[in-house]
This record gives sequence, C-alpha cells and structure tokens, in this order.
Amino acid sequence: MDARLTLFSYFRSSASYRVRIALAWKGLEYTYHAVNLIEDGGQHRKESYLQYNPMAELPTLWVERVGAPGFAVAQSTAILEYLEECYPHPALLPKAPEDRARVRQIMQIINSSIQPIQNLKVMQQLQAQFGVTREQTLAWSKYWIERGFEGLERLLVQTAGAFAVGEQVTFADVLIVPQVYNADRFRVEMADYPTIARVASTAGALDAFRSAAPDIQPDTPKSS
Ligand SMILES: N[C@@H](CCC(=O)N[C@@H](CS)C(=O)NCC(=O)O)C(=O)O
Repeated sequence: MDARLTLFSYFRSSASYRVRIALAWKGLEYTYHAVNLIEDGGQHRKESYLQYNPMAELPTLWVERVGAPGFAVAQSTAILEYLEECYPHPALLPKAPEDRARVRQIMQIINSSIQPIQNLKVMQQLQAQFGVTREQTLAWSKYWIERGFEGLERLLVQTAGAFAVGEQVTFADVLIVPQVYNADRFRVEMADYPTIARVASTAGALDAFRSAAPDIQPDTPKSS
C-alpha cells in the first residue's frame, strides 16, 4: 500500500515502542512526531492531539494516501494488525490459526493485563486521589508487572522456541521486548522469569528491535 505514515510517539512509551518495532520490521519509512507525555502537563492531553486520539494516549498512526482522506488509528495492537494487513511481508503473525491465537493471547496479556495497571495516568491518579508517594507508585508498578510475568513465564515455557511462539518473530515478541524495558525501569528481577528474559534478549538484539529502542529516538533526551 502506498501511503505516507506519521507516528505520534514518545521515546519512553512502551506502546509506541511496539509500533516502532513493527514499522522497522516491515521496512516502512515514517515521520516521527514526538508528543511529550510529561512536558506542558502532557502534550497528549492537548486539543491538538485529541483530534487524532480521543483517549489521550500514545501511539497514534496517521496515514495519508493519495485520493483518500487522512486516517488516524490508535491502540497499538489495532495499529499492528492494520500494518500486518496492509504490509503482510515480512509477516509478524504466524500462519496456523492456533499459533495466531497464541500470539494474540500473549499480546493481550501484556496489552490488557499488565501495561494498563502501570500506565502514567494510573500512577498520577493514585498520587492525586490517595496521596500515595512516588516510591509507592513504583512499587505498585513493579508488583503488577511481576504478577503478570509469573503467568506469562508459565505460558512461554510451553510456547517459546528461539522466540516467544516458536522459531519465528511475531507480535508476541513485539510486545514482550517493550514490556521487559518497562520491567527494567521498575527494577523487576528478570532472572525470576528466564524464558521471558531469554526471548526478549534474542528478539531485542535484532536490527528492527534495536532501531526502535527508547534510547535512540529523535525525542530521547541527550542525558537519557
Ligand atoms: N492500550 C493502549 C495503551 C496506550 C498507552 O497507555 N499509552 C501510554 C504510553 S505507553 C500513554 O499514552 N499514557 C498516557 C497517560 O497515561 O496519560 C495502546 O496499546 O495503544
């Protein structure tokens, strides 16, 4: 599909990181539009951004095609599926329905059952509504990642080959690597989750994953 792609992204956003990996994996060029989650009370909360993503979250993919109206799609997993449909090669979903279901199960474990509980707005609301300290919100995030990783580790012991589901890089790896980045930020002891750590390290070393890493994005602070 011939289109101009713009990604609204923040270097440290794990959901943005997922989409950056998929774009790189598929060799797609795109314009990086930085939206800072911290500055100005959060640029993602400004009216100028809400027109692209009414949930005030990153990422959003903006698609421009000749002869068609611009198209904004948000929710990283919806963006990933959209990219897979428009640019099927190289694939990030396996062929067999059972493997595809397993990949999507892992995607949703991270997207629905782990990441939302440690999102910035949850931390901010815990502080504003209940007066918890920053240290307590960090402990909260660490706790929920650990609970999620316990289940994910059990699953990956059954599904993993070199990568999370067998021998092919899939969306499962695309979500696991950014979640392990978050886990490191919250000081989760990854030795307790050896299969997650192994597949994250294997996938994370691939060029597409490296180029999407938070430490080398256009909006990464020089000191980061
Ligand atoms: N399920 C959403 C999650 C998006 C999300 O939570 N993004 C975070 C950054 S990783 C965000 O924009 N948070 C804004 C906030 O917490 O105020 C997706 O996959 O796109």
